[in-house]
Amino acid sequence: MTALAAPLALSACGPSDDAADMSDMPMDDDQVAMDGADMPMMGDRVTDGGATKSASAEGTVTAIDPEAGTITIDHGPVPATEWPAMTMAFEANQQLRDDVKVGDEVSFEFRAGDEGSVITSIDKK
Ligand SMILES: [Cu+2]
Repeated sequence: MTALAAPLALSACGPSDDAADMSDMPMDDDQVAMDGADMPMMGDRVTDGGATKSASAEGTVTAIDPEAGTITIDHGPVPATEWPAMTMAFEANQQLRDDVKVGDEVSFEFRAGDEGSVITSIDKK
């Protein structure tokens, strides 16, 4: 019973503090299918095939880690990346980390790619 929730959350968009699990992320390689093969006009659609995605989300800051350079956010669902709601760490530079504190409700934008999830802007609500 107790083991059900955690693996589900972790597999969806990257574990917050265990980079070793990244190897079995199911997302990217399977997506390089032949969908667009006979439709060359779809070149402006960059959401599939392992490209970095930009998305925005809202959530609550639960931790800020200056050494790791991360902000951990309990975020809501993110349709753009097909993530469910979860708590996870995002990379964030010092300026962004200084803008918020634990407990803040925030809206933020980030890039999600093979190298991890990186916050590009963050605002308190
Ligand atoms: Cu997440």
